Amino acid sequence: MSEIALGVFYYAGLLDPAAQAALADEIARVVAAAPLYVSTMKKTGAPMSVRMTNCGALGWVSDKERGYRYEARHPVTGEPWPAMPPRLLELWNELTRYPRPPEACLVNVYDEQARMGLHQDRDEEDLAAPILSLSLGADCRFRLGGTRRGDRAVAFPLSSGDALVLSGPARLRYHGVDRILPTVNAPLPPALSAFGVRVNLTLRRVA
Ligand SMILES: O=C(O)CCC(=O)C(=O)O
Ligand SMILES: [Mn+2]
Repeated sequence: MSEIALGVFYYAGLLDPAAQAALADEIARVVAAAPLYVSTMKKTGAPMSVRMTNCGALGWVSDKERGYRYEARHPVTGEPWPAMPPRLLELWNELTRYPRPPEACLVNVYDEQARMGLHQDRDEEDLAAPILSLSLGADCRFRLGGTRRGDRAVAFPLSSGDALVLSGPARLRYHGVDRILPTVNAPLPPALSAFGVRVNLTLRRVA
């Protein structure tokens, strides 16, 4: 682990290939129960290039009408989200040491063209809780800015098995995914490879 900036903890290769495959199996079960959907931006209504789903008590959803928010049910099927796999709760406890469990795990699925614009995660009431991000599959170029949009940003690759925690003074730092890189340290395990090339799991405490 290295604290690459105040409150930004980077765990390169935290999950070995067997752990990545086991997690991919769990996430494939989540996707089977809660199909991937396309969210739209709140201002423009433009579709996001990333497809998503969630597990846990709450899920992050967005549409033009009602904007970014958390909901207890899938926006298309109307079903409650699948439970968060215990392994994710363990990782949350190990890596964040936060006394309360995460309520939402957003599953972002990228194809080669997908990206995510620079943004803050601020749809949660509990901004004291860290954010935990886990990556599987293709490498991406991750961008990390400051707490104001115009602040200088750094960019670095995230690879399969990497974890990143944004906590404390870094909780509201802008971040995004510039692009999927042609380098692949480990392809998505077969359980998920039909859906895209990279999967990111973002665990958050909401309330
Ligand atoms: O895919 C990533 O690495 C970042 C995802 C993210 O920032 C988000 O879902 O809010
Ligand atoms: Mn984010």
